[in-house]
Amino acid sequence: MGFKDDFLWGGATAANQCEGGIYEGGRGLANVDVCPAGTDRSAVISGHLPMLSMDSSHTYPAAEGVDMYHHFREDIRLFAEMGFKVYRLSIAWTRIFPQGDEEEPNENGLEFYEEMFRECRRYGIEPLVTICHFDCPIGLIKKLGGWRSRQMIDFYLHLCEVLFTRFRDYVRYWLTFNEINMILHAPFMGAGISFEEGENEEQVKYQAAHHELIASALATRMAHEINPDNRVGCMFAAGSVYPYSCNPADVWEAVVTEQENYFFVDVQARGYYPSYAVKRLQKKKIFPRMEAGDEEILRRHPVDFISFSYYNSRCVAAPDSGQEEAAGNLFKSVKNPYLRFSEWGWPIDPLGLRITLNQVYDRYQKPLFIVENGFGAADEPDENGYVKDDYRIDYLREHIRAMKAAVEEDGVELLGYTSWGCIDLVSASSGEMRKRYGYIYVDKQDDGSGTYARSKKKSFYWYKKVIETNGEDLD
Ligand code: BGP
Repeated sequence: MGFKDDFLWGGATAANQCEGGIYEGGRGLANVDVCPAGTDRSAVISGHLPMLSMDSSHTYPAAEGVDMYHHFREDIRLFAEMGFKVYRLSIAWTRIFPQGDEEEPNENGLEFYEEMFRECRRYGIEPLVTICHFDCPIGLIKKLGGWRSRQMIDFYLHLCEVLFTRFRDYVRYWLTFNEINMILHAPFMGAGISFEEGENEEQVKYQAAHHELIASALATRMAHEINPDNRVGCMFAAGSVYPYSCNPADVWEAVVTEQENYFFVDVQARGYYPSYAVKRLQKKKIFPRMEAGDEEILRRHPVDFISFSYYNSRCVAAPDSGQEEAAGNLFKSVKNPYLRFSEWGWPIDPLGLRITLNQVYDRYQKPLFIVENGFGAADEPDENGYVKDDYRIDYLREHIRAMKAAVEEDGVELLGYTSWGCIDLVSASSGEMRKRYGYIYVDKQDDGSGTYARSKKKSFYWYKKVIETNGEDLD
């Protein structure tokens, strides 16, 4: 019983939130680099405040991240010390193609990731690679307007071809796009899209999403052709949607919100646009333009497994019900009176993870992978620099327990678990360093100060034991 012996325990990061070194090794600039910290961040990431370069009135935390660019050997050694079986990382697109449309890849960038993969393999750690964790080269945003253009597919596939070929001996697990549904909520951060005055934003977003869905299917085909052992997954921001009450109007709102969230995965896992999406997009006259052959591409190349992030469940009520709103991973939600909340207002709902695992597995009957889950908190090191993050341990313990129940008692097929931000990194939604997720503390502060020194938190030792006992000892 319990987790299978080959269950993949580990942690996850994204290049733009931890690497830094954005001017090193010939790297080009990307959308994710120019999302500032502070009050303008949300207007920029939602595509309503155009920002294509850095200016002196903002700060840009991704420029330094936690300097993993120079610390990756130390970091991977620490992951190995915790016993990681897998490390989820992403590729900074602009390290490989600085402008996005070069013929030849940047050798320096390829060598950087090759070194990282070598380090992982040295410790028997399986790399799980997100091809695109929100990055879009500024060069392609200027030329094409990001994913609103269909031409993005070719540039993305060029990147994939280089990665699949060059890293054939190192990588088997690939994710095509991080949180593909985020395009609806943070279109600049997720897909390089800024809006023009008066345009139909929903239409632009769904058209861009169609391009990503085609790109994802073609990347899946290519990955299988280049190495039949490759396993390709989609990735979405999950979290079951609860109705605020048993009033059928609330229940219906939950059904519709859930469908919106599953839409992209329905396409990636089943190979076709679900009927509810066809009807609703047609009714709003925003059904994406398709080219001949698109339907067949989607149908023939579904993903091998389904991965997702889970931070919290959501709760919705019928429109105009007057319920108070809660925060949570860039999604709007009604405040669930049965849950506790993090300092950033995100609900804490471990049972929601079991519910989500069951719902996703019921829906697709494909292997699942939890590739993000964790607790963002403002850690305070004591006088010895030690962080006693019992609150984080509590959150993770309860979520792992729920995941275990889904596997053991409900029979969900789960490949692995990579908790988010296994080492402290910059927050995606707020741009803060203060919101930390790691087992490893990094001395880097929001005012830019800090030595980048790494130290082990209490959760480091706890997670090591969890992995050692294959999830049996959670105390
Ligand atoms: C997801 C992203 C991650 C990550 C995480 C935590 O949406 O895939 O990049 O950052 O959320 O969110 P935050 O950093 O906003 O706390």
